[in-house]
This record gives sequence, structure tokens and C-alpha cells, in this order.
Amino acid sequence: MDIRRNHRDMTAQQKSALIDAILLLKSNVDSVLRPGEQGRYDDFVQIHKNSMGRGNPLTPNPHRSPLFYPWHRILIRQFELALQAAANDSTITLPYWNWQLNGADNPFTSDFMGANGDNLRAQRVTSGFFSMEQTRFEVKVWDDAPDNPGIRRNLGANGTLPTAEMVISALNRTPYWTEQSGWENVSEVELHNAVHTWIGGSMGQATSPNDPIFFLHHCHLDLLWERWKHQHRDIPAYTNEAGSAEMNDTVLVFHPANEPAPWSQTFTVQQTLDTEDLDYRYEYI
Ligand SMILES: [Cu+2]
Repeated sequence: MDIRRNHRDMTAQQKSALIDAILLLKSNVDSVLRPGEQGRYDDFVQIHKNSMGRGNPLTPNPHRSPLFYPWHRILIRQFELALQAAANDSTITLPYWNWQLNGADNPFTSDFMGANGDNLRAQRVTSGFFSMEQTRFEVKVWDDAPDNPGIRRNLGANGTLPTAEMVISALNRTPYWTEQSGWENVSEVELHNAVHTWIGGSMGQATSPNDPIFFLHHCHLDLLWERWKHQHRDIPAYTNEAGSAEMNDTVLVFHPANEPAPWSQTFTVQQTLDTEDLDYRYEYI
């Protein structure tokens, strides 16, 4: 059973093992979707771009949809398994970032996710482990035509990060889905979207997984879905647009019909509802 924790609770050794695994997945493991043209890391960027209705669109789109939490749960779990395989180290797990910036909560440090983009170079991240300069961490999948070769960030230029009060307020919403005010609807728009916008640059695009902070952000959302489930044990963990919890045979879509499957397994929504069925859990819910 893999245990996921807050990044601030990781040892220096765990942080460097995670970073090394990300760099190996980017540069040393070949793509399944476009062999020879990009790394295995970039496959996750491509899947997400398709999921946003860009490139080779996925149907259904798992954003602004009840499928948001199940679909992203599988995406980041497959990424975590790919990191373990790339580094041949089964102790590597995804950490989460709680969207706070005080002290050890801040992931944008030189020994971890790296700093903000440089406003003299189109907000490109020019230092740290995920820069062209230090590690040749090069963007391979763009929203549109090939453009800036490095990831970009524009921290704090647009909007604000969700406050602890906003997180608590979202967690109090029920049911899982309603058109405007369910847990999924409020958390996807007010929490998830706000963080993508606040980071800006690459994270503001359909190709947002180009920035590794994507996975720490979505790991926190995945944790919050667990917390919401625990807080509302008397109602279904998932309901569709029609309000039905009968989801046993809804299969999650990660590739269009004319592209290879990114991994061999298929997953139904039902198979995502319990993290322990996917062989991971959170240290604290
Ligand atoms: Cu997404």
C-alpha cells in the first residue's frame, strides 16, 4: 500500500528521489503515445490536453463533469506508478500541496518545485530542477503550435489561492454533484480552477501537466475528495448528472479511438471510489 503525504513532511532524501524520478520519466523513459518524439512524462500532458477538448479530444470531457474526480484520480495514480517504474523505486509516492505558502508549505523552492518564472523571459522558469537551464526540462506538448521551450509560471498575477475557509465551505457542500452547488461543482471551480489560474503560465493551459506542480495540486484535490467522503458517509461518494449513484459500468476514457491506449488497464468509475482498491492511501485524511 503506497502512502501519500504532505510535501512538507517529506525528508530531503524523499524529495530528491521524487525529483529524480520525474526527470527520469521525462528523459529516460520512452513515450507510449509518440515513441521517439517525447518522453513518457509527456504522455500525461498529451492525455490531459485531449481531455480538455484540445488536440485529439476525449469524449466525454472529464472537466465540469462528475467524472472530474474519478478521471483525475486514475491519471495521477498512473503517473505515480510510472514514477516508481522509471526510478525502479516502489517507495516513491505523490505528495500533495495544500495551497498554502507559509514556511515549509511553500513548494516553490530551489530544492523542490523551483521558483516563479522570469518576467524578462516570458515567465519562463529559468532555474531549478524543472528548467531548461539546469536539467533541459523541455516542453514537448503545447496547447497550440510549438512555442516556449520551458515551463512558465506567473505566481500570484491572477486571483488568489483558496483560503482554508473556502476549503471547509466546499467540503460542507452536498450532494456530490448538482448543477451549481454540489461538492464537485464548487470545488472544481472555486478551488481547482483558482489554483491553476493563480500559478498561471503552463498551469493555465490545457497542457497544464507540463508543470510538475500539477500533480501535487491534483493530489490535494484527490485527498479532499477522500475527506469529503469521510465527512458525508451517509451519502454516495459519487453521483452522475442525473443524481444516480449506479456507476458500476461507466468506463473512464483516456484516449481517443484513433490513438493507442496509454496503459493496459481500463477503469470504471466504481473502481476509483476507494483508494485502497488502487493500492494507495493518505497518511492523514
Ligand atoms: Cu484536469
